[in-house]
Amino acid sequence: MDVAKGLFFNFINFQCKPSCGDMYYPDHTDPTYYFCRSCPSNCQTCVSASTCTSCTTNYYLTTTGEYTLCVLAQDCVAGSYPDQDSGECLSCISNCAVCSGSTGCTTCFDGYFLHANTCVPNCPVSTYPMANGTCAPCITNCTACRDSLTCSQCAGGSSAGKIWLLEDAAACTFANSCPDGYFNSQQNNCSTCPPQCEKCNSRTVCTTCILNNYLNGMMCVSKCGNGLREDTEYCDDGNNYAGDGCAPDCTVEDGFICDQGVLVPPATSAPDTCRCDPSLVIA
Ligand SMILES: [Ca+2]
Ligand SMILES: [Ca+2]
Repeated sequence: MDVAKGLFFNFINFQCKPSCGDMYYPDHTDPTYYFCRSCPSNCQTCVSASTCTSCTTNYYLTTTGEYTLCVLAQDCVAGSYPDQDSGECLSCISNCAVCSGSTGCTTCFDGYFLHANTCVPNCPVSTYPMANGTCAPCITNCTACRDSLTCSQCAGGSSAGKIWLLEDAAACTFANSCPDGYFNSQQNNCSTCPPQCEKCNSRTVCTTCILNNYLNGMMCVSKCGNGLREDTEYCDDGNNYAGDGCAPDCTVEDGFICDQGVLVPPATSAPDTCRCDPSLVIA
């Protein structure tokens, strides 16, 4: 091959030129010859068979090991995104696997969670890791939780009062003491009182009862259903069943009326114990 020194021979069009132009790179590794060789696929310009320096339309430069090649946008390697301005696949933020730009991370690599546009190894205080790999906020005033409904630790509170963790309501309440229906079980935890308790000292000792209940020993018992017509009760047939004329809330059911102390028509289940006449009140 007789090639004039300083001119590059292009095998494709069989021409000798002072430069190879786009899509070719000059090969002068053999000092005897000057060749133009093809760039890797979709390279606009390159300097070797493994290094593109710009890409054709819709392709982006990406570097893997010793190769810098041109790929489609969707083929930018994990942890990078196609940047229109530079024509390159640029790196996402640290530990981010999928991003739409230098700050728009949407998915982190395994072992990391997305929080406030960063990828962190652990979700920070007052947040919890969701199945989709992002950190979501706990309920208000909660510092440690495993989901959006429950809390395992409330914020410590301030000089204005404590933050209380309510056992079943899964809420951190700002107050000086546990609210009605709860007792201070440990630290700033409020546990639930027994049923119908307004206030209690423990799970087994009520001190006051909610409306329409009374203290029987250490527990609260509903007044409705005790067979005595009291307070706001329209009737009390000694049970908490419906359909027998006196409803579980001690109101007269539809289809019945009170007449001379008995329900009309007669209640079938407990006709003798229904008390719906004020004159029969035994409170
Ligand atoms: Ca009663
Ligand atoms: Ca009844």
